[in-house]
Amino acid sequence: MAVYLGFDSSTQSLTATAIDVTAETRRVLFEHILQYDDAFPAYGTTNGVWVGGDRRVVTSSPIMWAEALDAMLETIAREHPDIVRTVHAVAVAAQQHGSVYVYGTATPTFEALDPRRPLAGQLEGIFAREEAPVWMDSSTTSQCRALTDELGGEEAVIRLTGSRAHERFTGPQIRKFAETHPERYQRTDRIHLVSSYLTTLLAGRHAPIDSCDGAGMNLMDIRGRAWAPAALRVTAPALEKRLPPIVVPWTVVGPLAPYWRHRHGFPSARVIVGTGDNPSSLIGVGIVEEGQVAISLGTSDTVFGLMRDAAVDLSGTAHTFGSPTGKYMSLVCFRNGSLVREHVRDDHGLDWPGFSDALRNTPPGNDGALMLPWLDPEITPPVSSPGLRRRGFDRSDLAKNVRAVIEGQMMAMALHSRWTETRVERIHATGGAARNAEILQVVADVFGATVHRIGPSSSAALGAALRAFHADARAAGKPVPWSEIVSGFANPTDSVIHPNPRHHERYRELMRVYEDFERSER
Ligand code: ADP
Ligand code: XUL
Repeated sequence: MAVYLGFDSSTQSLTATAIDVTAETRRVLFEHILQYDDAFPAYGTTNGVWVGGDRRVVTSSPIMWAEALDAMLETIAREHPDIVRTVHAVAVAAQQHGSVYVYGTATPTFEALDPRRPLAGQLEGIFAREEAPVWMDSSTTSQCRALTDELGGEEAVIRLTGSRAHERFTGPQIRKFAETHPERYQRTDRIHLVSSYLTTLLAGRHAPIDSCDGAGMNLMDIRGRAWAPAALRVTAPALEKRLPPIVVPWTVVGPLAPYWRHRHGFPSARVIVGTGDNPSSLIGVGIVEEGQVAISLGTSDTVFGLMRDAAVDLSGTAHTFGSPTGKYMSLVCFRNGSLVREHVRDDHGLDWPGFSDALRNTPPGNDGALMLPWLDPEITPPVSSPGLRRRGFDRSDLAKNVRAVIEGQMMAMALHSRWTETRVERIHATGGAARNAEILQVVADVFGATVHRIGPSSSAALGAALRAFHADARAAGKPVPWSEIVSGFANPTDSVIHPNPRHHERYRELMRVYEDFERSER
């Protein structure tokens, strides 16, 4: 057996996926999920986060993420003792952009974790910020403006870093911290992404940042894949010495720290550099070549695909990140994903089957009823005054609300991912809501493309396990091509959803109306 373990520390949960790879076998051995709110109620998170009074400040707990990792490895060791002994390598995927700030005392703490005591308690006192800002935070508009001016305007920022300055990106968040808490910033020794922080815990030493997740910071030169000195200079004083180095995505950080070996019985497996959940999902859904697109319907909704070159979207909508294969990926992110779907579901006292019934029993196009699904401040398009906007119906009409939220989301996805000018014929769908065939039918009809459902595994955690396999083989001097890495794992299940041409035509007309509605309400 050659077992690889991947983790996905997402907004609401931690998932672990184990795969077995031999010449004959390729299979997922198990998947475990821990929901933060349920498993760790003491932290008082809702959907994995703390939301501030004006809904713009959104944070979470780095100690809770560590406690979840400890609990996960304990569960895996208890339930699969034989498998655990054969783990060759591990890798982390995590929600992107979020940042963890630690003092200098963190370094000896990470290096000497005591296997007789739980992890979380040993981390008390090392954080310069107890609350880590996460990707849902939208409180740094003034920092984004200032950074953009100082770097020579929006186009200059996009060309340099691959994205315009975004509120949730790490650079603007760091600048805000340095401005509002200069003394704590001065004492901050290292700033990690969520992915490099969790990898640090696994390796027992400061881990680097990979060039995929590093691209989500407004601090990295997207073509050079190195820190951009101009961006660091305008963000915060002496920032470079506080950031881990940037490395290629197949870098081996070191062996699993003695803590995991002695506390839970893991072997001395290789720890691979971590990455963002979206880059990891790109691998998890099997996209290792250009021309295919994936949609992830999770807490955030994202549309992403692989690109050979570092093309950038000068309109400022899409991001250019690195891809784990060493190329690039484009990504458009929507803040109002699963949580607004749940809001509409709960507002009408439905469960998911009831929600699906409502979709099935309403006509595509919803008789012209439209909803802009901006329950919270939106990323794409940028909307800072939240609130659902309805046209042609009101809150009391259950069925129309259900269809309107899904059609609004999917039309927004199609509209804002047009910049790559790729004709989308086939979409890989992943994320929690990809379980829902009625939602995927709307995706197929709006895009006019077949939708291939990926499952049942979490694509981000599976992608992490596959990255571990790839980097381990390379480190052992027996590199395996990416097409072979994903083969047999990341193939879409047999569930393919076909678009209805008549419905697609209806959506093409409606999208023009939706675009005007969106423009008038921003
Ligand atoms: P994360 O962004 O935290 O990784 P997931 O991709 O795991 O999120 O998705 C979790 C979400 O999936 C839940 O918040 C829930 O709204 C959604 N979900 C689960 N089952 C269904 C379903 N049958 N239909 C629609 N949405 C669903
Ligand atoms: C991507 C983004 C989100 C998070 C969610 O830019 O902000 O998709 O990665 O986990």
